[in-house]
Formats: sequence, C-alpha cells, structure tokens
Amino acid sequence: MTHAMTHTSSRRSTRYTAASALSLTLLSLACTSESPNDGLGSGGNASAAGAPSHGGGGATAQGGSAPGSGGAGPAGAGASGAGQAGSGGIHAGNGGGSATAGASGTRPSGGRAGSSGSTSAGGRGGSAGSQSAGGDDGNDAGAVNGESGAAGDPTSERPGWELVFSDEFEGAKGTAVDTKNWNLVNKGDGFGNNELQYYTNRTDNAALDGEGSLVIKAIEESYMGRDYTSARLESNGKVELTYGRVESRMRIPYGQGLWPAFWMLGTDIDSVGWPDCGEIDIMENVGKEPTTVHGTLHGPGYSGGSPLGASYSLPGNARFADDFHVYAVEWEKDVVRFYVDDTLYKTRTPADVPSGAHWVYDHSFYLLLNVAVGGQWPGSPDSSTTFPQTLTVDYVRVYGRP
Ligand SMILES: [Ca+2]
Repeated sequence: MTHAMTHTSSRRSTRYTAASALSLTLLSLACTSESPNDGLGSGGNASAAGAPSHGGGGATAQGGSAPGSGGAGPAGAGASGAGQAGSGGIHAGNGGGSATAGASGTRPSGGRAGSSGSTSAGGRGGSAGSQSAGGDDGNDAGAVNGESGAAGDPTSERPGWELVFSDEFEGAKGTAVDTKNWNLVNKGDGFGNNELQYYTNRTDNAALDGEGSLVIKAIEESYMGRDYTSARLESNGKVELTYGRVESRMRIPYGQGLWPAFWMLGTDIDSVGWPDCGEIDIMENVGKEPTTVHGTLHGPGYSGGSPLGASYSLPGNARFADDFHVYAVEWEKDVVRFYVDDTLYKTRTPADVPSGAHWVYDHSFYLLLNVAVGGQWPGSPDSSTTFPQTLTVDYVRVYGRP
C-alpha cells in the first residue's frame, strides 16, 4: 500500500445538511499539484474468491466549480429534495456547453483534495438526530414488492427518503461528464490490483450518450504504455456524503476481464489510509461471473481478499449485462443494506466485523464509477472478450432521510 499524500490544497467548502440523516458536501477545489497517491489495494492476497480492493484516489481535481447551479430536481423530488438537488449541481437540461468546455480546454492539472479538507468536509455533524437505524425494514418491504427496478421505472421517488443529489446524465451526445460532480482519473498504474487499463479524461472513454445516460467505454488500444483505456469517475471534493441511500441504474459490460464497479471510499483516505478509511462497494462484477454481482465492505482487518462480501444473482441466472438494473445501498448508522432492483440481499452491521476490527462507516464518503480491465480478481481479457465494452449509467442518486 503506497498511498501517500504530499501536497495540500486550498479549498472552499460548503456543507449542505439536509433535514435528514444525510449531509451532502459539495466543494470547490483549487488544487494544482499532481496527485502522487495511489496504488492502494489488495497486495498479494486477492485470491480468486476474494473481493477486490480498489485503488483509491488518483483523481484529477477540477478547478473551481461553484455549487449552486442546476436547481431543477427530477420529477418527484419534492420541495426539500429539489432544494438540496439544486445545491448538488444537477446537470439540468443539456447544459452541455460548460461541461464540454471544462473537459476539453480548461482542465487544470489537479491533484486530490487535501486530506484535512476532505475530512473536515465530511459533514457528519448535524445529522445525528435522525441517523438512528430505525426503520431498518420499514421502507424496504414496500419497495421489494412494489417496483420493478430492472424494468427501469426511473422515478426518483423513494418512500422514506428524499432526494438530495442526482446526476441524471442528461445532455448532448458526446458531452463530457459534469465536472461539478465528478473528477476524471487520468492515470494507469494498475491501481494496486495489476489492472491493465489506462483511465483517461477523454470523451472517448466517458461521455453522455445524448439519450440520458453516461457511457463509460473500455477500449482496446495502445495508450500510454497500456493496452486498454477506460474511465473512472470520482466525486471526492465535490459530492461527499455521510449516510443515505445511494443508487445507480446501469447496464454493465460483458466479457472476461471486465470489472465494472460503483463504489465509495472514505474521504479520510489521505489521512488514515486504506482500508482504514472504509470502502463500500455497492456493485462489482467480474466478467467471468456474468450472472453474479457483489456488494462488499472493506475495512481494517477485513479487506483485500477477506472483506465482508456478499453476492447476488438474478432469477434464472440471467446475465446482468443484458439489461439495466438498479444497484443500491442504504447506509445508516451501524448498518449498510445492499440491494439489486430493490431486493435486499445483504445487511451488514458492526456485528459482522471480525473480532478486534472496527466498523469504519460513520464518516463521509465519496462516490466512484469505473470499468477496470484485467487485474487480480477478474483476470485478463481473453480471445472471447470483445471490445469496446460499455457501462451505461442512467443516473446516480443519493437520498437522505427526511
Ligand atoms: Ca438518465
């Protein structure tokens, strides 16, 4: 584990605390040094059976996007939701201009946000009152019976929750992702897992499709000494949250060696390191298991090849890549619940943590979306793998308790 943080950043933070269990942080970064960090991961113990540990960090921080644009929440967000969503910088309308400009021309070479900033930005305060994990099952039961998430009713209404952030990925075809919400990693160092891809900040690898989705594309090509390119989005310094329902509707890629993931890392990663910062893997799939997805917690004493993992398969062992599905966690104090299409398949609490280890999920985290190629867990692509492969993301939404 070689994670290191050798620069500081100045940043202006604004914390939005919903009248809910979730406090969402949106930050402006002004960070100009190259990130030296990374190479986190499982070390040598990522056995075939083990869930992976991702590398952390490595973000290219975007400069200076002020929160506060995009006041329009998706339908059904409700008054409070819309208010929060406004601060979340939803990419309303196509607004492609600013995002495109930011991606193509004015990208500063950024580094990660400083550790102190991330930690203080966590905003775990202020929400204690409503964080109790009560209602563990109250709103779950209805959802299980009532919705067909796979069929893609993309309503943002969630009984028992209020929308506090979303990126619906609306915009013109070819437009870059909204840099108010996301940093694009621009690096390919294996990420501690011997991954083969180089993550670029090009729209070749991550762009809106013009039909309401983000497409992360893994391409077989020679680039910066690597044989594959792909993209990895991180919200550190921009969208950081403590507790909430975090969900994405997406269609994953297919093929040996592909490794799509939707996950979160603790914002204190630069100060306490990985895995002490905590890692919540909302969805991971490795191509050799086309009918299985994984939901996993990594923390100190349970990481790398021996995390708190769980898996889920669709009825009839259908392939996940064949359709959109909704992947989510409900994360509250002392509990993380893992869902696929509103089916609760695993509930984790501090009682699951090995003796002597600690539950490390009571502070702020940030979001990550990526498609890795190769690595210790998925193994390399082979002759059966076809490229390009795409992860199509309809939305990413975060809800808090009202
Ligand atoms: Ca969408």
